[in-house]
Amino acid sequence: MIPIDETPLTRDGKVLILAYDHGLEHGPADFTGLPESADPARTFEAATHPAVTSIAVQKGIAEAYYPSYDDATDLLLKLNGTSNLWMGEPDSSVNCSVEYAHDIGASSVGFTLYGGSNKEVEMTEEFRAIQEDARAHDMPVVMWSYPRGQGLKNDTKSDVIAYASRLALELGADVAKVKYPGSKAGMEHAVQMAGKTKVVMSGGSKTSDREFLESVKAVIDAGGKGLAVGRNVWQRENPTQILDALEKVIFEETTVDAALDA
Ligand code: FBP
Repeated sequence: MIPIDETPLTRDGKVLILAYDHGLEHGPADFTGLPESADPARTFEAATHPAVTSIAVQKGIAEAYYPSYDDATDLLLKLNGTSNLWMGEPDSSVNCSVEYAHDIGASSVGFTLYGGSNKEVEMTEEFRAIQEDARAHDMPVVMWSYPRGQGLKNDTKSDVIAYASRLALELGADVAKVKYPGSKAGMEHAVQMAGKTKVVMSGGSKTSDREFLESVKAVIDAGGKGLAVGRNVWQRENPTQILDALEKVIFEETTVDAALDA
């Protein structure tokens, strides 16, 4: 098994995944504020920024666009995903195998687990197969660890996020992508529960530069290893500008003021 810090998913032990699977997960609604953001090539261009360690997309986008960017970006193939049209208990269909992801050039894979959903058992069994296949191909595994479902009233509560990061460690993920629990203390708890699994924050819906960067800074100060972000980058008119600031906060560990002043 190649140590994760020797794979392209990380830079200096940190992670900045640019997620672009929203066309499946949320649908065209996410692109209406900035119609050019519907073009996957625009986000692949953004992913050539040196701050971005990997771009996370579904199989169809990878097949159609990654060949034009394979020398300038690193591919994380998101193996499962469901549309917003689905109205059942949180679940996610497996849309790509590890072998196929490997064959089309991915260096790592991603999988959503909805702990607490009525589908948790089936999803965890799917994860087992994927995690073992990924190990066989020396590909790091990122878990989108999102507890949700009938029984969960508040899926960003600190205890819930700490459980999410622990699930990732217990089940063998290299990186746990979790929602921001609202405070540095909450993130510290999640980091502590994750052990050797790296914890990264899930970007969330678009906010102001300062609010967004303050939450990223809190994650880094809490021992988190970075970010997996979508809308807060590609819904902006200038993705490069926010990526420059993220590079400072995550990799250079500057203050938010210093990142915004640069
Ligand atoms: P954002 O930074 O835009 O929140 O993207 C992260 C992500 O996990 C995407 O990979 C995914 O499409 C989306 O959020 C799912 O969000 P949710 O299930 O909370 O609607």
